[in-house]
Amino acid sequence: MARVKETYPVLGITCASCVSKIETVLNKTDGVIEANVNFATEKVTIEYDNEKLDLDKIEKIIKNIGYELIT
Ligand SMILES: [Cu+2]
Repeated sequence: MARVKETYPVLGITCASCVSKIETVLNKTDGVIEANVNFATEKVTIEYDNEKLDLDKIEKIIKNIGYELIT
């Protein structure tokens, strides 16, 4: 297992419930170690196992719930 920790901007965050929605979905995704969304900066910091997950998949998961990850 190889841990990667990265931070990316997310488009579409307008309130605190957006933040918790994104965090909830990411944190229950297999391969995610920890995901945090910063409301003030509109960025997500995600630590994940890059043998189980990659940026493409993360981008799709975020898109599925209505937000856009900028990579
Ligand atoms: Cu919201």
